Amino acid sequence: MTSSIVILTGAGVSAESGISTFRDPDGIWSKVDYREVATPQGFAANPARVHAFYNWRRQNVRSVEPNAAHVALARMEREFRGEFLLVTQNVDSLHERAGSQKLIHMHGQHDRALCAGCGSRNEWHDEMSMRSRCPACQRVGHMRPDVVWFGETPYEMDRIQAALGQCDLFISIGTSGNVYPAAGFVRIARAEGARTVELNLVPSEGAVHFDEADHGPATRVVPAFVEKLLA
Ligand code: BJW
Repeated sequence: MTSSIVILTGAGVSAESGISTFRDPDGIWSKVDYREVATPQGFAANPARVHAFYNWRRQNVRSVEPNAAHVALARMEREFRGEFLLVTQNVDSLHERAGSQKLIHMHGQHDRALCAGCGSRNEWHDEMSMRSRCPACQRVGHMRPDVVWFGETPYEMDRIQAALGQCDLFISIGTSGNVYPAAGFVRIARAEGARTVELNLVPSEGAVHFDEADHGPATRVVPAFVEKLLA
């Protein structure tokens, strides 16, 4: 019997809500060089360019809605009688808008800002620029999106590692398995004895590490898996 579940989601879970993935043929990294917009070096070289990119992304997610996959995962959290943790690499807020609460945004959030001056993290829904003022320290010129760029440490790794170490079911949904440390979670969970399941449009980079897979759009395969698990 399953007593503890860890779920990892990636851009594929939000794709059918209208948010672009990163590495699919028409994905974000096919249009924008990640070194320019998703590294601390890119930000240092051209902060205006990076702010413009995230202002555009923040604007884009305003009109999107959670889809059947987000809703099914929120239902799983509500109805599953055991330990549950949803770890998302996504910076959108569709999981919480669908009702998920036991949730970690390991790569940060679009609608939050980080002050590089004082380290405070705050909600942020407006445009951001180098003229933005930190609501905590009141200084200007230090605000950046609260997202985790390449070379930076993802959030809440200790909590994630602990949950991976004691789960007996690990489910990876809509992620290509290209980006570490998230791409390594399946191996950690499996080494600790968890059953591992992949729900993705196509087999991911780490497909060999999963005991089971269902390949198809998240809005079909995720509700079907949740229905079976809760039955
Ligand atoms: C569907 C679908 C549908 C489509 N239904 N599915 C060399 C070797 C190993 C590692 C490294 C290395 N050199 C550097 C590293 C480390 C580096 C890394 O992994 N680089 C690799 C590229 C090699 N990682 C880091 O730097 C990370 N930090 C780190 O490692 O710190 C050290 C540390 C580790 C452990 C503990 C403590 C410290 C930080 C990574 C930060 C990633 N940031 C981004 C940008 C966020 C902000 C923003 O949004 O702009 O996060 S990059 C981008 O990729 C974003 C995503 O969260 C992340 C993952 O992408 P995801 O979600 O998998 O999307 P896609 O597009 O790749 O895949 C979508 C999938 O969905 C596909 O499979 C589709 O088929 C599928 N799909 N439609 C179901 N309808």
